[in-house]
Amino acid sequence: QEYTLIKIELAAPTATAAKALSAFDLPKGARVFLVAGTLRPETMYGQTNCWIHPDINYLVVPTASTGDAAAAVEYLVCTRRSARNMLYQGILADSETLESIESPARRRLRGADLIGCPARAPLTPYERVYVLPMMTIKETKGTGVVTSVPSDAPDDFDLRQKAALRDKFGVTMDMLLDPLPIIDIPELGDLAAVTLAKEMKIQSQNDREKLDLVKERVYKLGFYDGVLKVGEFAGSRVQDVKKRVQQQLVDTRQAIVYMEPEKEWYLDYG
Ligand code: ZZB
Repeated sequence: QEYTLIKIELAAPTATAAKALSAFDLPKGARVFLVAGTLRPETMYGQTNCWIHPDINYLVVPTASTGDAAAAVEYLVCTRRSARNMLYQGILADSETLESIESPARRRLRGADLIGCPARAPLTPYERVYVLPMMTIKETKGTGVVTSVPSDAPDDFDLRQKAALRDKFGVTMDMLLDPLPIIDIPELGDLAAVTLAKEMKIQSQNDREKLDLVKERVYKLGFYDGVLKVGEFAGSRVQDVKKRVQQQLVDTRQAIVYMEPEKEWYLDYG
């Protein structure tokens, strides 16, 4: 499985995040990116926030230096499992990454510590997107960081509706940005996931079966019938430009191609 890792740069850590990050002894001025694994790079025009799991322990690991002066070492926030995979794929610096993978718990960053941080994501018109909690993130998939595109992915319900949940995590309404219409699907319009979720009366991230149905339809129809409405490829069909959007993000160093190994592999090696 090939994922595109979208680099979402931490803009200004909250006091909690800054304190947690200080355990990693990053060099002054180090740039820190949350890397979100996606199968849909063409939807990055519609990003509204970045999801992390509050209870996952993330690592902060340095990218491999390429010898290219323009490409300074950067730091990536991701799960330990994905750091190990990235290490094998030459994305990360060897010795330092190995050290973080092996190091004690004090060098882990709890997802909860990052909630509320403003960040900069590529292609979206929102200058700031916020790091928000999502309980359905799996530690065993991608990087454990997910980017949110509510127009085309049905998974942002609970925070909007439940004040108690917002309070629990210190999330405020101004961190919840509106979905952006970015892909037109003839059968469904340009906010396909929102429309279908309403049609199916989905109330919560726990409506798993309904959510999976919506996801499947949006994936299929988006790919075969979707036409981009915004950006450089506006007017083009998703299936014709998906790869080009990915390539452009990679060429401009705003994304990284990452391969996910087979399930059995990571279960064995943790
Ligand atoms: C942005 C995006 C925009 C996504 C969209 C989907 C859609 P899948 O589909 O199950 O194979 N994802 C990535 N990592 C995780 C994780 N650790 N836990 C939970 N969810 C994760 O998985 C791929 C998608 O699941 C990824 O693509 C990511 O969300 C999320 F418009 O990134 B996606 C209809 C879906 N549309």
